[in-house]
Amino acid sequence: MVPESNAVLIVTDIQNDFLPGGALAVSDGHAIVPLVNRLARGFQNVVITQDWHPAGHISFASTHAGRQPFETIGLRYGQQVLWPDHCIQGSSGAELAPGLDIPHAQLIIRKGYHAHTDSYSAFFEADRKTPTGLTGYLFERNIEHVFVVGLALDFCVFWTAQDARAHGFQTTVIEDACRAIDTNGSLAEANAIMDKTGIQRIQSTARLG
Ligand code: VGL
Ligand code: ZN
Repeated sequence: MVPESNAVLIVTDIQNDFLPGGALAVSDGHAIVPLVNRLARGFQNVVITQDWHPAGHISFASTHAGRQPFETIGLRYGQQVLWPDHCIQGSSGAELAPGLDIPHAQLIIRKGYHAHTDSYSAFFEADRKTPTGLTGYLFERNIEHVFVVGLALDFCVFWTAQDARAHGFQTTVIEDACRAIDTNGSLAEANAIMDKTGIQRIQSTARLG
């Protein structure tokens, strides 16, 4: 894979809490780290994202009396899956995985820091309105092609890819550099929507255009 100079790699939420042993472990999540490191070396432009919640965040099941992780509730901005407490600001679980080795990454986008709104996407919070600033950053840097890898494929990778596509970026998810949570059919749904909306799904071994 040889990415163009107007391409960016978005490395999504490769944090301790999403790795085996973490609070919201994505199975096999650790397995992608060497591949992500290798892919990143081919990109001039790399952005890393970090899920970054205050204690008592609205996405935590523990915030809602009588609710369990992986249940869904209706919030003012739509349906919200409830999660175990994870990626609390400043905690070791929120730290980037120690094996992540991307010293040339230029920007770390933190997201999900508003107590009352979740943010899967690196571009917009879950209300689909509140921006993180990433769109402007990429526009100003003349980026045209967004590649997305990381955790979890069916949540933060998927939502990030959707927003990238919606803003006119050519958008590619490198599937073998992702792992999914796959709760209640979430992976099949994400794949179907990506296929319908023109988000490419490729393997890291693919040759680019
Ligand atoms: C994520 C669930 C909750 C993710 C973040 O990174 O995919 N999933 N917070
Ligand atoms: Zn989260």
